[in-house]
Amino acid sequence: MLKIWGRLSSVNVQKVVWAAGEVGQAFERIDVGGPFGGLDTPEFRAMNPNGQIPVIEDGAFKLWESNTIVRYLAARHGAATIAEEDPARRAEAERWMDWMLSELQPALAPVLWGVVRKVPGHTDPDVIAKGVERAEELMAILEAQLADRPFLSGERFGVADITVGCGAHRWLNMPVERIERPAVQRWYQTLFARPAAQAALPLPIT
Ligand SMILES: N[C@@H](CCC(=O)N[C@@H](CS)C(=O)NCC(=O)O)C(=O)O
Repeated sequence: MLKIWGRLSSVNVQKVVWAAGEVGQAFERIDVGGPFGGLDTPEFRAMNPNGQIPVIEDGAFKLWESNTIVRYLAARHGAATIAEEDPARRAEAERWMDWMLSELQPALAPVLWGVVRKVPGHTDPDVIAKGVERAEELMAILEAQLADRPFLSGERFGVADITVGCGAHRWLNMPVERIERPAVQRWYQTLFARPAAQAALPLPIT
């Protein structure tokens, strides 16, 4: 059975758990990272020298890096569900995964740490406000993209929706003031109704 290493409060683990559910793969998830620890053992470092989650084991095959894992699950197990064969359509969807990793996640991290996790040394109101401001800029881009299509991946639900959907789940459930974004809200409600999303996205966020 597929093994997923990582605590479910990690947004990167959430992407993988959601993708595994969408492609119909039963899995065992092992809590490591954060309060669970376990990332510095020689056994874990042998799987991921970065000492980070998520990591998967699919039989003898081991893989780290969340977006790569989502792409792997789509390609290996998702032919009938989330895989996109057409190279141009696949690239259009996958760029949102990179956008999530390089733009949205860095904007949301200081807000989560400061407002939700209240991590000592990360509660500077100016830093939090900058994160909120950047997140709003990015949400405006998302709102425009979703105005005339049901999913970020296009007409069909796919990998872009899973990865960016995990970011939207965080943003829309954080105790901060947000600008109203009807298209993002409609999209998020559709996503969150999916059983695989509900299994991956705990509430309240922590
Ligand atoms: N680029 C990596 C980032 C992985 C990462 O930053 N993981 C965090 C959790 S989101 C981690 O391992 N933190 C240490 C911990 O949980 O103890 C990926 O997308 O998989």
